[in-house]
Amino acid sequence: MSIIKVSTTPFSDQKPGTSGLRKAVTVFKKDHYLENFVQSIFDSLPELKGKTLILGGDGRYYNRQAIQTILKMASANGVGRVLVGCDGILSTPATSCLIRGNNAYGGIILSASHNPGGENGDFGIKYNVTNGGPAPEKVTEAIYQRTLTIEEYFILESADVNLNNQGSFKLGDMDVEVVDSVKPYIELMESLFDFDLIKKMLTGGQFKMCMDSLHAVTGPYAKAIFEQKLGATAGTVINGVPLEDFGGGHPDPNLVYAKELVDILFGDNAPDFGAASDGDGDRNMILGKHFFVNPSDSLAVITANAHLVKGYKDRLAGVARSMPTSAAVDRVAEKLGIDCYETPTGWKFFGNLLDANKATICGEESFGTSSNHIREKDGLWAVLFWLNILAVRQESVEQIVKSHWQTYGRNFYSRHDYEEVATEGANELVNQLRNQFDTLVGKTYGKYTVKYADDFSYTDPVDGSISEKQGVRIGFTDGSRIIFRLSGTGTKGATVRVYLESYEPDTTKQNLDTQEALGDLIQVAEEIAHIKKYTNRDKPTVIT
Ligand code: VG1
Ligand code: CO
Repeated sequence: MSIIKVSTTPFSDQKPGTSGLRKAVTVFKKDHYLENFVQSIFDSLPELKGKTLILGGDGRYYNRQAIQTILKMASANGVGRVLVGCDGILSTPATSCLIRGNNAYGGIILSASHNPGGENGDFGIKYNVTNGGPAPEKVTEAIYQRTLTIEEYFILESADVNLNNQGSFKLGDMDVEVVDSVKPYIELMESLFDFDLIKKMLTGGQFKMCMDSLHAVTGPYAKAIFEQKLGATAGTVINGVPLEDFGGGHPDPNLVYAKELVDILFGDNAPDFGAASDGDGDRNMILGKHFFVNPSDSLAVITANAHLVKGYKDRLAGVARSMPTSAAVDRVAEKLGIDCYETPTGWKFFGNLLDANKATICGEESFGTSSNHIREKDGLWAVLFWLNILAVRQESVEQIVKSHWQTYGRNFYSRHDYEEVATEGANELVNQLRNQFDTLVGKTYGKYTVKYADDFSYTDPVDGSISEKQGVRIGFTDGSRIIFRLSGTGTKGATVRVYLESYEPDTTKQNLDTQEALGDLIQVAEEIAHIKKYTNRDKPTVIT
């Protein structure tokens, strides 16, 4: 086996977004495209030689081929050892768990998360650092700069390796271990949650649940945890076989793309609890019988009930949420007397807070929640957290959320996405909002008066790094907010996200329909931003 040096030329479009580099499969399949990016990762890690990396992906189309290439390049670049998930499968949280559990130097995750897969779908790659979390901006920026100047990459000339069974072998000078993708993750979950109590609930004959893995990576994890470990009836996990194209669907756990589950939970004979996760297993949607739990509320309920759960019964160090996430959790933090941090969108911004023990639980409105047990968001963790709370409290999901609102007030919250709109219009939408900043403050729209209008900027309290222009915020004197952001994960055109939030302390008004309760604010958003004009759409693609 010999190492070959291949000459290449840079691609100009390899800048990582909110969560790694995501492109259509057809782009990734261009000659040298994947190799350039992987070599740029390796070139940006000066201490890599002899170290251990974790490697795996969500099983989408091109996962296996990419893993073969990356293994051969890792060997040629002097990596000491790679632990790769059996069949090339690792969920994002399981990768984070393995990086930490094996003191690895870092990990490479192959996923485009919730973006569709298959030959005509998307592929993605992201690098995670030693703490198990997504590379911070200074690392992704270094990788990007390298992609702009790269002239060669290194790869081992060798036959493909067999990833179908666990075992160890050499690839050139590098050790490869094909490891159990599921077991270490389950052990971590068992250390945090009361599996006996949850099992009692799931096998007691009263309580029924349904878990939709959307033909993505959590299938094997969910079956092992819910059906095998916790005794839920066979068939509890639906769409549990990972498919290269996710069965043609969007593996995005929301009310639109997880329609099969939503129909089950809102139908006759609905089970008591439903959950779904995304392509790479880091997101979750929680449903009760005929009841949707908004992810911002889920974060608040988890925080308020953390003392009931084994792994979190001691005082929480603090909580953190992304800026567009509703302030429901802020109210819980206030009551608990702990700090609440507000970060830009993207899990990488929680890493420092978790490492410095400033936050224990973190969450995003985009169906992502997790804690300091790893450094990624964790879909099944959130599902188990809810099951543990339900098993302790013996109340329904709806009762738990409604009593939460009674205690803390309700933050009505919704996100309107305009997907795949023209990039030019989307940029103009944001720019004309920026031009209005000075004139907006003090203006009144019905019952709403603008208190501030600005670009959100974040200074990391641990390392002082500054991230600017992280979303346009328009705040009103009563605490309501409208936020506009352009997605950093899409691959076609632009996606405009509009986040709407208003606070309702009056318990008699908390049961309104969300879109109704936010109706006036939705109109104000249109009035200020002219969304229809700039997106050329008369309604959002997805409302959550
Ligand atoms: C979206 C979400 C963000 C999340 C990111 C990655 O980013 O809004 O909260 O962290 O996806 O999640 P954007 O830039 O499209 O709004 V995942 O599950 O795709 O790794
Ligand atoms: Co994801």
